[in-house]
Amino acid sequence: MKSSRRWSNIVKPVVAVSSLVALAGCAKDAPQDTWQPAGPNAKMIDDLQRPIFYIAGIVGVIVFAAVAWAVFRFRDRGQAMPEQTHGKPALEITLTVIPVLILIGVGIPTVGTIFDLAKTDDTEMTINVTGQQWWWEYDYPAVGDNAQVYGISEPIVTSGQLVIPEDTKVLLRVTSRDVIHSYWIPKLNGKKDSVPGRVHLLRMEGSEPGIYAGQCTEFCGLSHAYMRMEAVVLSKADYATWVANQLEPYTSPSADNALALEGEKLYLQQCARCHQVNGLLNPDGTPNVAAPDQYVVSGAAPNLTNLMTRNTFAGASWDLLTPECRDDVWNATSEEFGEKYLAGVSEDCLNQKDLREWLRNAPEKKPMYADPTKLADTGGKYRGMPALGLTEDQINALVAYLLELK
Ligand code: HEC
Ligand SMILES: [Cu+2]
Repeated sequence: MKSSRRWSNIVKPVVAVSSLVALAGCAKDAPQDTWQPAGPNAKMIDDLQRPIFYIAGIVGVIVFAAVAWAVFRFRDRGQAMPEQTHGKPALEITLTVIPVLILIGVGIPTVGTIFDLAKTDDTEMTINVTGQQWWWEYDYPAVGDNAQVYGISEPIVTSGQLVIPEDTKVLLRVTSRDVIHSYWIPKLNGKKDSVPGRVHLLRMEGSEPGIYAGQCTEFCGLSHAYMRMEAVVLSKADYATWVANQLEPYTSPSADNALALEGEKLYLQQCARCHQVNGLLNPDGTPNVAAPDQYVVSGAAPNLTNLMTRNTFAGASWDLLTPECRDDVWNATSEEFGEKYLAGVSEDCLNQKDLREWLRNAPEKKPMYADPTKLADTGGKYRGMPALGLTEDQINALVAYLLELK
């Protein structure tokens, strides 16, 4: 009995230390690692957190060692009560001055970094970022440098993936349509709360083409865990291609794609009241305009105009690409990345499984109500995407149609 306890005393710390080492190893290619900055803003934060981490670590080790020493050195061996004293000015002053000096040493660079990060007068383009339960909308306004330098001659509205040009200081204007969310792409910058009725500014910049993952970091209700986002950094040339593609006028599926044409009809009946597809016409030839404000609590639904040019959906929580095709994009070198990302989602690469499950019953995949019978509480408006009771034939046609949105 005694020896087995002694063994567990040795084994436990060994297990604890080796799991820590193993965890540290995992972090090597963790997609949301603040210790691996991929842009100047995140680098500024990293340059600050490293010295502070080491200082705090050294202080921590000294404190633990002092406590351990006191515990063993003065443990009860039946010795007489020591002499009772009160006050020791020299020690007290020393132990006040040292922490004050450390805090000043930490405080000066911290305040400097906060001010540097808050600078937004040097930004080169603007994107509006709006959070709602439980996805992010990106709207690229066709004004100023957006239009003149980056060719955004019409507003572009997307969701899930923020797309920005490399080495460009992008001003994000962050807000919310319902509750407080928080925008965070750890490899590119710190967090910024998205608050209804307010616009918070956040400067984003990526130094290398690639995809950078993030997630909403302010608890925002039932599906908070499914509110993710990705920032895509493209070379300037690839960015121009991306913009031009987003602005290309809509064309209906060609006559030889009967299934997709049927899907377009179904889309107009079932989906177009919530989702905008720019350029889509009603059967009477008038432009179709979605009215999500009448059907959805947050007042918005993702714009699907170029759905297949992004490779995630529903709050970036599921991939539009199959795992192999996704790996191909995520693991691409920064030279190859742009071409692979711009290829979008082809029929062969489409993750049919998750998209079909979504169309079959979205709230089952991503819970929208704690109690779905409470629709009356929201005045008949849906929270998120409803289950539409589609048949498998209808889903086939809709998937064929969605594949055309690129
Ligand atoms: C009542 C409004 C409403 C209707 C009708 C509706 N949707 Fe949705 N849909 C939403 C909302 C809201 C979301 C965002 C849900 C989320 O990510 O949490 C969404 C998300 C999606 C997405 C993911 C888009 C992205 O970029 O993340 C797709 C694809 C989609 N819907 C397709 C459809 C199709 C196809 C139909 C018709 C069969 C349809 N929806 C009908 C409200 C609606
Ligand atoms: Cu959120």
